[in-house]
Formats: sequence, C-alpha cells, structure tokens
Amino acid sequence: MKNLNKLFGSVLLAIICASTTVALVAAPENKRATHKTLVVGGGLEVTVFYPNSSFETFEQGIEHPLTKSASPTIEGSTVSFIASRLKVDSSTIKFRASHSGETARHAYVSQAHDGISFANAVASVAFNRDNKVVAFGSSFVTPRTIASSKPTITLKAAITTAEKALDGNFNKHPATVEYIVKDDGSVALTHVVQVQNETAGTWYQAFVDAHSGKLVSIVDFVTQASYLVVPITSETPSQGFQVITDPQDLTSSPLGWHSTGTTNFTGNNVQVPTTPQSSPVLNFIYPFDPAAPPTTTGNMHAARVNAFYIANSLHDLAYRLSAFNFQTNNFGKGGIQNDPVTISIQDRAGTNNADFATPPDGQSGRMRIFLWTLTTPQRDGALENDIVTHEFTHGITNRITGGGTGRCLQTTEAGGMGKGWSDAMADLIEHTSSDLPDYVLGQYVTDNPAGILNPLRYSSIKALNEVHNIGEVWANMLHNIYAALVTAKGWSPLFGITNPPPPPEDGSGGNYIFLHLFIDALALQPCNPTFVSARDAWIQADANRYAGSNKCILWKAFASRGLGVGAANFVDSSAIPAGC
Ligand SMILES: *[C@@H]1O[C@H](CO)[C@@H](O)[C@H](O)[C@H]1NC(C)=O
Ligand SMILES: *[C@@H]1O[C@H](CO)[C@@H](O)[C@H](O)[C@H]1NC(C)=O
Ligand SMILES: *[C@@H]1O[C@H](CO)[C@@H](O)[C@H](O)[C@H]1NC(C)=O
Ligand SMILES: [Ca+2]
Repeated sequence: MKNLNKLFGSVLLAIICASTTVALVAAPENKRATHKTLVVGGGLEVTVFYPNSSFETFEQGIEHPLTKSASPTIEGSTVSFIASRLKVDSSTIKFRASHSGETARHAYVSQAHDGISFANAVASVAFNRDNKVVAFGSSFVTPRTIASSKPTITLKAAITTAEKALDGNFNKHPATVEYIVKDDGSVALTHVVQVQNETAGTWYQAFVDAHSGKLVSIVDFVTQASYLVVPITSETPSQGFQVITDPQDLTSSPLGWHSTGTTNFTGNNVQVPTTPQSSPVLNFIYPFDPAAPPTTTGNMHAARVNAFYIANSLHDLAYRLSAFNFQTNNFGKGGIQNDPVTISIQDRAGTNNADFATPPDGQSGRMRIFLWTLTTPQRDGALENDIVTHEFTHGITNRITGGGTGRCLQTTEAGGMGKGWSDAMADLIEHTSSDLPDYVLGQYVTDNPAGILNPLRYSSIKALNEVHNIGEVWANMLHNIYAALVTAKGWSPLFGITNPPPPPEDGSGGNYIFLHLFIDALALQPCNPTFVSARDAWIQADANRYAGSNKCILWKAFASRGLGVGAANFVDSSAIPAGC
C-alpha cells in the first residue's frame, strides 16, 4: 500500500487526518479478527475484544430439534438448536430479535448468565423456507470467571467515568447492565451508557465495570468516510440535475418519504432539517448554481434535496430486501421505529469528509456531510452521490449484520470490510449499463483516467492494519463478483426515473443478483465477520435465493483474489470446489 499511498499523496493524508477523532493503532496480525485498538478522548487507548466467531453454513439445511414439532416458534427452534449444537444449557441463551426475510428467517441471541446478556458473545441462526438451519454463527465462550450479577458501583459513578474517559456527555439513552467477555476469558459485569460529543463528532457506547468502576470496552458507532470519495474533482453536479417525481418505493415507504402517518413534510426515513418546500406543496425544486459558493441559500437547498433523495432511495431499496431499517413509522412491518436518519449537510464539525453513526435499531442514525475545500468555490459532499451512498451504506451494513445492535462491524477486519461494502454499493449504483470499467483508484489524484489498477488480494491484508486499506481489498473482491455476475447474467436498471421505480424482483440482471446476495449475506453472516465468513455468507445466500445457481461464479471470483477454498489466516488460496 505504500506506493498507493504515495500516489494519493497529500489529498489522502488530508482526508485521513481530518477523520482522526478516532485514531486506529496497528493491531498485531493475529488480532485483526478479534480486536481493535482505539485512541479516545485525551489519548486513552482502549482495546475492544470480540471473541472469535465460528460460522457454519449448510447449503440445503440441517434439521434442528424442533423441525418435526407441530408449530415450532422461531424462539424455541433457535434456542433448542443452539443448546444442542453447542452442548450448553438453554438458560445461557437469551433470544433477542428475529426477522423474516424473503428467503430466510433470521434469529439473533446472546449468551447470558443470571438472565443478563453478554454484549460480545452472540449467535445467529438462519432457517430456510423448509425450516431447516442453513447458517449458524457463534461467538459464545466458555468463561474462566464470571463477575457477580449485582452491580456494586452505581450507574451515576459509571456515567462520570465514561464521560471523563471519552470526552463527552451521557446522551440520556437508557443505560443497561450487560456482561462483557475480556480476552483473558474473564467476564465483567458492566453499566452500558452512550456518550456523545457533538463538537468532536464522537458517539460511543461505553462499558464500565460495575464492580471496579473502570472503562473496559467501547462500541464506536461512527464510521468515517473512505478515501474512495476523493473524486471531489468529479463534476457530479455538472452531469446534470433532473426533476424526479415520486421516486419512493411504496412497499418500503407506504406513504412516501415525507409522511409519518400523522405529520407530513419532516421525513419518515430521513430528515434533513429546514428545507422549505417550494410552491406548490411537496415540490423541492432548487436550481443549483455551480459558480456560487455552496453556502448560498439556493445551493444549500439543492444539496439537502439531493441528500434526501439519495438516502431515501437507498433506504427503500435496502428495506425491501431486509430489516432493522431507519424509519419514523414502520407501518407495522417489524423492527423498532422512531429512528429516521438525520442528515446534517455542510456540517461545521469538519471539512473534506463525511461520517455516519449507527446506533442500535430504534435510535436515529446520523449522517454528517462536510464541505470540501479543495476547489474554488468549495464543493458540497451532499451533491456527490457516491458520498451519500457510501455513508448511508454504513448504516445498512452496521444495522443488518448481527440483527440491529450496531455492534457487529467493530473488529479491525470487520470494520475494514464495512468500508468495502460502502464502496461496492456506490460502485453498483453508479453503473448504468452492462459496461464493466475496471475498478480503479486514484483516477483523479493521479490525473489519469486509467487510475491505478488494483492488484490487492486476500493475503494483502497481512500488511494492512488500517480499515480503509482492508476495505479496499474487500471492495475489489466485490467488484470482481459484480463483474462476473453481470458478464454471466446481463444488466437491468436498479432505479426507475419513472414512477414508481421497478421493484428489485423484476430484475434478472447480474446487478440485481449482486444486490440481493449483498443484502442477504449481511443478514446471514456472524457478528464481526471475517473475509472467510463473509464469503461463506454470499455462497449460502445464493443457495437460499437462487438454489446455488451462481455458486461457481462466486467461488471463481473470490478465488481470483485469493479467497478460494481453504483460504485462512491471510494465506491465499485459488482453489475452487470440485465441480466448478
Ligand atoms: C481465533 O481463531 C484463530 C484461528 O482459528 C486463532 O489463531 C486465534 O488464536 C483465535 N483467537 C482467540 C482470541 O480465540
Ligand atoms: C468535546 O470535544 C471538544 C474538542 O473536540 C472538547 O474541547 C470538549 O471539551 C469536549 N466536550 C466534552 C463535554 O468533553
Ligand atoms: C399528508 O400526506 C398524505 C399523503 O401524501 C396526504 O394524504 C395527507 O392529506 C397529508 N396531510 C396533511 C395534513 O397535509
Ligand atoms: Ca428501525
């Protein structure tokens, strides 16, 4: 990556520096899948730990103890399956959430002791249409010691500790008491509180030992932009504005994007404060003036309307295919409501970047987009669809993986893949035909339209400790899969400019298959997935939805980047299964 970094030069550095409210510290190679070290507040280092996840997939499925019972509940089926598979008592399994998708039912549990959940020892089970288990991910542990389940430190004291350590304020979101597994095998009891600092842009969930009073772990809800958004010199707005009428998907947003059922105009999925309607009602026509600064009233409105449109389009697409979405009124379709994304454009907290914070289902996501200062006049990230797409996709991946906790892309490896999915979604959305331009980096900073062809493979991660670079490897693999599927199955439009857009089910193109597998695999994969478990989730998603008809296409594409059969511990394999 050294050479690449050199080519990106000061632009890349500027962007990474702009985002160092949280600095990543190199983690030893063998800890990428289980640890991440963060520097918080006044330089305090916190190493978070997520026990290894095992992940098994079963193609056509295996039976569970209640397969044959008359009317098994998903809760009963899940608990009895895990108890028998892991040979643990069912009292150590606490059911948390479930979701019925088109091709599978997903259940999410945590390990428990005395009825108290373990925050970082969790499991998920997916059942196919035949009520057989098709995927099982687990990070359950055999604890060395477990602290008493009665706190001896008050919540008030824990809040003070968390606020001081993380340089922020308790945000009043109800605190919980949860266990947390440490990497020495001991299990601590913790007060779990959220601490935010609006100025610094931080938003953490802090785990304060309820016996010793020490901060033992954090969840970082904020994911920063990736440098793939560097194409700030791309003249996206100059590619033309278009008036789009009623683009909402009425399956995901039955009353459109503006109505919650009781109030109109504020936004049901996404709220971008203070953009008035032009006349008549629900018309949002604000001509953009590229010669004027982005801060003129007209340009600010244009930017807000664009961000609102892109974020809502992605919301509708993802919610149609999965769950744990951001919405004020869910219209009875499941999940926890009252959590629309708030978007702050031209946020003054930074420049040349953007970020997205993903708290658990039921709490609003927060997107902040900053001005870009590399040109005159400055440019507004909210008008670059890549940026909005990249950021919103962080919300999608952080919510769906692990079933809505916002805690399941926290290790270095999983967090890195988080960047990769965001770039891959931007890559997918941008294609308007079956053309397959090479996936290139740096075409702008190198002033070379061919950019830098990217040779990254699975084993490249061995030398990478930084989430953006790890994300690049994953984005490249996903691009290869996209290209292979489109080559084999063609391309069909994802979004209609017509009203309404074509639902995804209408599409037979490789790009639709890619989108379905992308979203389905997120729901199947374990909490804090690795490249290997994320790959297995794609293969299983194809078995669930397409009876495995794309299996060999997927394996060949993964194997071409070193993630073939038997790839492990960042050692490449180009092997594909027999019969492919
Ligand atoms: C996780 O699994 C890897 C490989 O299977 C192993 O090398 C490592 O020691 C495990 N780590 C922990 C903390 O259990
Ligand atoms: C929030 O962060 C800013 C700087 O980033 C700092 O000056 C301020 O003290 C922090 N606020 C709290 C409540 O710690
Ligand atoms: C709100 O919007 C809905 C759907 O567009 C419409 O039917 C309703 O009349 C509106 N209500 C108000 C108070 O404007
Ligand atoms: Ca929700």
